[in-house]
Amino acid sequence: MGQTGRVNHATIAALDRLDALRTALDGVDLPLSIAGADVARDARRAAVRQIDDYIQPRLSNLDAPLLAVVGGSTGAGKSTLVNALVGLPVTRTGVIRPTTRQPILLHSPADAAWFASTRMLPGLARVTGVVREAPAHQAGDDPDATRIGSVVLVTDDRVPRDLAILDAPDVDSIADENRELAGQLLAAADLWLFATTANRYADAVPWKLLDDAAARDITVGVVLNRVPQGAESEVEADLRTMLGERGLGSAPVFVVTESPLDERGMLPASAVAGIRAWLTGIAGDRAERARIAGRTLAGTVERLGATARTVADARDEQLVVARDLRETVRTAHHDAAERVGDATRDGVLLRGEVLARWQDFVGTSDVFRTLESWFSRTRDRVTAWFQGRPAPTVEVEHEIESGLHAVMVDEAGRAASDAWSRVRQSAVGRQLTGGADLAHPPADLPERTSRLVRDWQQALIELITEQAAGKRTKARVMSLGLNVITVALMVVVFASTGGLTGGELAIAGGSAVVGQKLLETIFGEDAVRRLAAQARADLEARVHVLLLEQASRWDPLLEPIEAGADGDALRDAAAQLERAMAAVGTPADGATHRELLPSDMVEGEALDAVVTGAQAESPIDGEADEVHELEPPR
Ligand SMILES: Nc1nc2c(ncn2[C@@H]2O[C@H](COP(=O)(O)OP(=O)(O)O)[C@@H](O)[C@H]2O)c(=O)[nH]1
Ligand SMILES: [Mg+2]
Repeated sequence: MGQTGRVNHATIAALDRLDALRTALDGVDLPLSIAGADVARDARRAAVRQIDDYIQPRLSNLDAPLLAVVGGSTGAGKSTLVNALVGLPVTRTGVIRPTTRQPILLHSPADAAWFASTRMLPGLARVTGVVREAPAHQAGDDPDATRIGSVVLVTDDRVPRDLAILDAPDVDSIADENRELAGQLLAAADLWLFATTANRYADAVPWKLLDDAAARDITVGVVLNRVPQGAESEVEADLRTMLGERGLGSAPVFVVTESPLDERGMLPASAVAGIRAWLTGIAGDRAERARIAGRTLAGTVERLGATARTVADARDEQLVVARDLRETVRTAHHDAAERVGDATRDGVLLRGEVLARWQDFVGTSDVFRTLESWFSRTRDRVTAWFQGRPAPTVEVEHEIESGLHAVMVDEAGRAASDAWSRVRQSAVGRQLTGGADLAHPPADLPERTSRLVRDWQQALIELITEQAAGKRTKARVMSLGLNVITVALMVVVFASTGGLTGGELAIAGGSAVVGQKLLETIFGEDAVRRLAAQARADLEARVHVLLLEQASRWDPLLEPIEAGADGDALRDAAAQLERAMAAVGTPADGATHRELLPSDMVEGEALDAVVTGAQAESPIDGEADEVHELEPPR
């Protein structure tokens, strides 16, 4: 019992790579509903399932029995065919076809351990079927009950050893879960027996599946059922032409001439003799079995690589779209920051009566004849001003502050609504923003903006203080008051373009000139130029920070999409698997393979060595609901 042979390191390496690819596929984030995402998500899900159902177990057990899956459209005669192949009415057939039915897997007693284990198709629980001669319609027993997620195992020694036959649900079933299950089973097959009829063989649905078979290089036997007597060669020729066009020219075609069913609903054994001979031939030929298993495995892994690359492209698409959306949001906020910049340049903010008064008060152009005398007079006036009427400096300061504040709040609001509406122009943007509330700026925006203005003014005071290190300058600053100087600097900042001052100054009315002169008197022309430039740069930086902070409210939506690996991780994993598989070779290459894991069952071992899934069921103590009752012949 068991087989001898060296541990196949190449296979272990390939299994490792397969696991890595599975992890990579499983972990791919495709949350955005963009074109192709649905297809990629489905392909990913099917690929992961196929790894679990078929590739992994087959690669680990190249000598395990083959699984022939009988697939085809509703009424193609699949069940009738399976019954005829084993000479036993194991599967119900009839006009009233249940739309939901468990697939039935028929295997030789010698293969019981393998199929009862959930090594292959691990997601499907095993229900052990028994053939009952008595009617199965007992009270409360619904023979058509849906038991999706399980497969009925029927052991019969008429089934050839090393080749099990599975009657799959209709590939065109109106029930989604049945169609899905049919696809899952076909994806787990080593070979297909594809059933169609003389009337229906040109239908589109089955051909889509046959294309998949061709792409995977899977061995397919095509059964052309219910062919009217005399029409055999004509229909067969037509079908062969179609198969040839689809790259399935080498598939054997079995023509089953229409014949009456017996009283048990059975086709005569002679009708399926050719199919039976083909299957038995494969089953009895170890090399042929290995060739078929290896070919299907290789084709399937190749297809898996292609799928991985498709999913990788879809992943990259997601990243591109997420980055586009982020850029849209960023641009809306960046533009708003720029607009704040524009609105605080060229004197736009320096309007209104208060500024006019500031200008009147602080001076007119004719006071500049001698700077020193102007300065002393100015200081006197300013001092008087502070002591007398409501302080215009404070008013000016407030005016500028509230103007600046309003501009920023306005623009931040516009940034929020711009970002929102631009993102929501696309379906994917609408999907992304579904439950979010980002159309408006945050409630604390006014407060943050006030803080920004205060902080900026504080920074101006620090700038001025630094600049006023010299004794004389300090004295002048102190005599006028930091407030007056600060306001003058703000006026200059908002009047000038890009920190240009003096002769290059874009003057926003006299107030700027006055502020300018005042500051130049104290600090000198160069210093004022520098001060103004620094003050403006500082303000712009703060405005950008404020707006980008606001843009970061989108992070919780975008970061989860951006965070995952890009498509290259998948492409790498696929390429590594392909390299590892090339080293494995196939049984057809004459390599020696053995079952790798000690827990794998070996022919002849007791059933208790069999691993069954958590949800696997067994017919314990005759519990009726755990036994799939096979309908007796009618
Ligand atoms: N007379 C006749 N009836 C058939 C033949 N094959 C299938 N049927 C009937 O066609 C219907 C559908 O067959 P079934 O095996 O259930 O198809 P499935 O849906 O592919 O499993 C049933 O009523 C069968 O009895 C055949 O070769 N001859
Ligand atoms: Mg059927």
